[in-house]
Parts: sequence; C-alpha cells; structure tokens
Amino acid sequence: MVRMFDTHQIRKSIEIGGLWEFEAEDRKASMPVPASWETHPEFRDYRGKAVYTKQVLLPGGDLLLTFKGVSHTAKVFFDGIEIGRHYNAYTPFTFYAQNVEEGAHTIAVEVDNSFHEESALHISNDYFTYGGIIRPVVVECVAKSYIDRLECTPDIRDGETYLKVKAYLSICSEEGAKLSLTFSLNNQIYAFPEADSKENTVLEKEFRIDGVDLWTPDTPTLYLLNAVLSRNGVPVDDLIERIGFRAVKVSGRDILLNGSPIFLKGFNRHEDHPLFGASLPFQAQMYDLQILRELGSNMVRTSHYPNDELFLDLCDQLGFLVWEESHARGLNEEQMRNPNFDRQSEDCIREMVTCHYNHPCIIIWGALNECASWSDYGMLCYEKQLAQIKALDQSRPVTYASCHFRNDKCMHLADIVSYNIYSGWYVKRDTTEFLNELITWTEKNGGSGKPYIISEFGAGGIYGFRDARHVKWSEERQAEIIDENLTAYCSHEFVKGVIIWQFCDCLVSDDSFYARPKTRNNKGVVDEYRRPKIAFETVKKHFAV
Ligand code: ADA
Repeated sequence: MVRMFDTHQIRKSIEIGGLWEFEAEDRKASMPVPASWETHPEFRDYRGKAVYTKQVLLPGGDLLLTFKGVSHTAKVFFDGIEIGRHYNAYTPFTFYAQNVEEGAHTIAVEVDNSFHEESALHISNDYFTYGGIIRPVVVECVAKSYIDRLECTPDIRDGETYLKVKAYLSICSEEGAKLSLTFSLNNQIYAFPEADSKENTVLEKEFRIDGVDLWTPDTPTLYLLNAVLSRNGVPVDDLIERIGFRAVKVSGRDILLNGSPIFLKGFNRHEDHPLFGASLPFQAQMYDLQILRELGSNMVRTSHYPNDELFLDLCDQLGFLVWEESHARGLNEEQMRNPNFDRQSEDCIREMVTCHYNHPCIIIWGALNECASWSDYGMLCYEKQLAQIKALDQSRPVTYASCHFRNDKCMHLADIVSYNIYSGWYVKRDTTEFLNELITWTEKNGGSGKPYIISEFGAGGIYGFRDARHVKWSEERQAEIIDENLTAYCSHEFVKGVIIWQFCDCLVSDDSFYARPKTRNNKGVVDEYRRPKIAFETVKKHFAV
C-alpha cells in the first residue's frame, strides 16, 4: 500500500513490491520490498552495499520510476543501464525511462547504508540507519506531456475559502497544440486558462471554493482534487491529491489554526520497530497513532527526518498535527563543514517540502535538530536552510530544536522558538527556574515576542524495571521526571507546545551510543513493542486537561 487513496485514474501506476532478489557480499536471499534488510534473519547485522534485482513486465512508453525511500544511498539501473543516483533514506525520488518497449525488464538497485565521509547526514547516531528499499517502489506510465506535481495552498480570508493551485507540468512542446488543465473538487469543476504547449509550464491560479468544511483536528475533513491534463481537448494525464482547508499562522505569541490559538500536546517519534525496522506496515503505523490518541496527544514531530507518506496520509485523516523535519541530528560544526553537507541538506529539504506540501496535517517545518546554532558558521547554515524552506513554502511557520542554552545565535531566524530541555535528566536544575532563565535570555537574543515549544524533554526508563527507590532507569523515575516537566512547561504562558521525547524506545548505533542500555534510546513512554510504561498514565493525565 503506497497511499491511502488512488493518485491516478488515467495514468497507469504499478507498485513493484513483493520479493526482490538480494545479494550482499556473495550471500543471496529473497528480500521483501518495502522492508529493512535487518529484519531478514541472515542480514540482522549487515551494514554495507547490497544489490536488489527484480524482473518486471512493463507497459511500453515513457516510465516514471519512483522510490519512496531507499536507505541510504541508491544507484538505480534499468535493463543494466544506470539511470540515476540518490542520497538519503527518507525522501522520495523519481527517474525517467523513455521509449521503453512493452514486455520484460530488469530493475536493479545498488543500496548502501554504510557510514563514510561522503555521507554528511547519515552518520552513526542516536537512532538507527537501517538498510534497504525501506519504502514502496512505483512505476508509472506517462504520456509525452504529464502533470509533474500540484502545489495546493488553502487560505481562509474574510470568511471565504480559497485554494491556490500551482501546477508543474512536464510538457513535450508541440507547435500549435493547446493544453488545458481542469480539476474537480467537491463535485465542482475548476479550470485554468488554456495554455500553449511549451516545455515545463507552470500554471498558477487562485480559486474561490464554496461549500467546503474546514480541516481541524476534531473534524479532519479531506477532499480529493482530481486534476486532468488535456492536449487539444483529449485527456492525456491526471493526478489526484487529497487536501484539507486549513490555515496556519504565527501571530504574536500564538500558533493559530484557522484563526484560533492551539496548544500542541505531542510526541517525538522515530520510524522504528523491532519487527519491521524503519519500514512499519500500515497497521503498525495506524497502531502508533491509535496509542498516541489514547495518550491524549494531538501532534507528532517526525524527529529527525521526513516520514513515510502513508503515515502523513493517516495523520491527515485522523486529524493529527505534524511538525515535519528535514534530516539532521546533533551535527557539530565540523560535521556541518563536510563538503557534502550543504548539497545533501538542500536536496532533502527540496524533496521533503515539494513531496509533502499538500498534507494538511503538516503545520510546521523543522530543520537541523541540535546542530551548531551557537557558531557563526552554523548560523550561515541555519540561515540558508530555513530560507530555502521559506522560499518553497510561505504558508507554514519554520522552527528548529535547539539545545544551546544562552549561546544560540539563530533564534531570529525561526518563527517559533523551540528548545530541547532535559531537566531532571541531563540538566540538574529546577525546571521552572531554568525555563524562566532561558526565556529571559531568548527574549533578548532573537526570540522576542515569539511562541515557544519545548520540543524535547523526558527521561530514560527501562520497560519492566521497577524499583522501590525510584532509581535512574526505573519506570518510576521516568514517570516522575515527565510529571514534573509537564507541570512546569504547560504552566508557562509563552509555551504553546510540549513534545515529549519520545513515543517509543528506538534502536541506536552501538558504536557511538554505547552508553544506552540495550543499545536503545529508552526514553519512550512505550517500549519498542509499544508496551506502556508507568509514564504512559502520567502523560494521559496531563494531556487530558
Ligand atoms: C537530543 C536529540 C534526540 C535524542 C535525545 C536524547 O535531544 O535531539 O535525538 O538523542 O537528545 O535522548 O538524549
């Protein structure tokens, strides 16, 4: 299952799943796709290169070959010829194969998940970089002219609802040919003015849309927008998007959704599961969201990378708010000076924003979690990345999670100030006192008048470890720290969101994060199998208010 709705009726689209041939260091296997190869018993510990191969029967013509996620570097071959390369596990990419003959073809992907100096973002870290084709693969058969993507921006002004649609068309130019683009939405047809057939046309228009309900967390109403591209009056391609009408804005100290202030009660979540690695199947993703709902949470931060689109589809449908984050965690200045860092970050941001633009659930874009925002060089990187997001999307606020207390240089760049504060765990200070001090400093150093989010806080607790003295790592100690933290953070008038670290325990790299018991980050309020710890009820009590 790729998405929660069909994205085409005209364009033929085939998911290339099932079992692929797999070879790594002369060992062969049948590997499911999508899946993380660590979930295959013979490759539990494998890190390195592997080749996936699949024979497929394809329709003839021009094909778009889309990979929703390959971890973390991919080289793709079509009938033995390399057609493209991609870096980063967590963003989709598409390659084009022209004039393909109908019949049997071979798709091969060389996948590499090793850490080396070429890789600036995937490094040994406090989460696990799995290996493999971890998200679905899709082949689509397109006409010479087709809809590349649609960018739909809802707006609510003076009680009226509007939708700006920007259509990126990949056009094979043809003298005299006329192109028309229409879309249906809620049983109405909307049309763009007819255009001449020119290469790579972008059409843009704002439409007033009557009779639609707003998307809210309580009533997450969604609409299918069915766009059809015609050439000289004959339909040649289509693209269906699923949208929601909602507006998000930062106004003074508030985050407004459809004009009303919201308070975020959320969790940081890694895509991680002992049975599925980074490739959680639909039911497991749904289960996570059901637990989050049970906890009383209204939001998720996709720490620290863009998530599977199916998960975002579910958030759209269930009414969860999402802070989606570009890929980076805890890079120091030297790591940010890696010659590949800029390009790899830029690609990741572009792919994240352009591919996930239409999800109403996403209300905040984030970047560069806990990187060198204290240094001058770091500041240039924050400036560049946050500006890139703003250039791609002016409809959502941006932020980044900082752990640099009283020396952060980038607060002026964010719409929302976000701090990761582990009071009671790493920081041995009274929580309220520490927070007040930090806010006083931030107000004078770029954060003045902005809303605050406590984007991470929590404590380690090992599932099943109960202790009468409530010692470190016990479930009791974890619950007490979270209880104390939530009481302090939720009662500060500038704080507009609390995001607990973390939803579930996750695997970490065992070389650099050896201080983590069980080689896991144990700060989940559920363990890796989603079994609740004592803190579960603590959070439920706070989030019910
Ligand atoms: C940081 C980081 C998280 C995680 C956390 C922890 O705040 O952003 O990825 O490593 O610390 O558990 O220490």
